[in-house]
Parts: sequence; structure tokens; C-alpha cells
Amino acid sequence: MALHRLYLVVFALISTMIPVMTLAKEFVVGGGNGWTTNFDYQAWAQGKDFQVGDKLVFNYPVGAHTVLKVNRTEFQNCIKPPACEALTSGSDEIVLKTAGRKWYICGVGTHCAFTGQKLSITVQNQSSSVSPAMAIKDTVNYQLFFGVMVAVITLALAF
Ligand SMILES: [Cu+2]
Repeated sequence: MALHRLYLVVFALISTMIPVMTLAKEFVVGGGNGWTTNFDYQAWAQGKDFQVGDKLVFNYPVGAHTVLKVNRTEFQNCIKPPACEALTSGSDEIVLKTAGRKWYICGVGTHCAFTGQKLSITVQNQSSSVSPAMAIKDTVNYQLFFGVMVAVITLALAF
């Protein structure tokens, strides 16, 4: 019976973890263009539903750009905070932890000032209202979730 208890624990873990993992969205900033110069990041951000818990991913060749989280004034005037605060990995992930306006700029040269490499977004608290696209996505996720459940139960029965 100890084995069955183990399956129950595994099952409980999976059922609690999967909905949490699938609810958070990942946004690749700039899509296929990544984080670069001469790209309209305001247009990219428009209509996107950024929520607390979602993740931004900034992709760029290492050394070509950086990511700096700044405040509104720094954003408007392209004022760079100390370079030590910059993200430089080339695949920087930022989890949106709080709601409100967020500002990001590139710290390299005049990328922010002259080539528009700056992004500002508004992060919402997770809402219960779901857009149709989201609802479909969630349905798919729950199908996956039940698929995993069935697999686990099948495994449990097999032993
Ligand atoms: Cu740059």
C-alpha cells in the first residue's frame, strides 16, 4: 500500500503544479526580432495582456545590447542607471512580480535615445475575466493536464 500512497502524492503534486505553470505567460520581447534597435516596441506591446506572474524574455546577441529596468523619467530621457544593474546574458528573463507601469531600456550607446530601443508596458493583476484566445489556450492546457492525470493513473494501475 505504500506504493499507492506514493502515487497519490505524485498525483497531488502534479495537479497542484500544472495549473500554476500554465497560467503564467511568456512574452518574447519583439517576437522574432528580439531586443534590437529600430523596432517599435510600443506597437509590439499594444494589445498584449501582461499580468503579474508573466515573464518577459529579452533575446539579443551578447554584448550588442543590455536590458535596464528604469523609472518613467529615465525612460523618457534615456537616462541609464549604473551599468552594474544591467542584464547582459543575451537571453534575459524578467518575471513581472507587481502590477503597474514598467519601463525598460537598452544601456548600450545611444540605442535608447536615437533608435528607440525602449519598452514600456502595463502589468495587470491577474483577473478572472478571460479573453477568448486565453480561454482556448486554457482549454488546451487542461486537456494536457488531464492527459497527464490519465497517464499517472494508468501507471498507478499498471503496478
Ligand atoms: Cu541596444
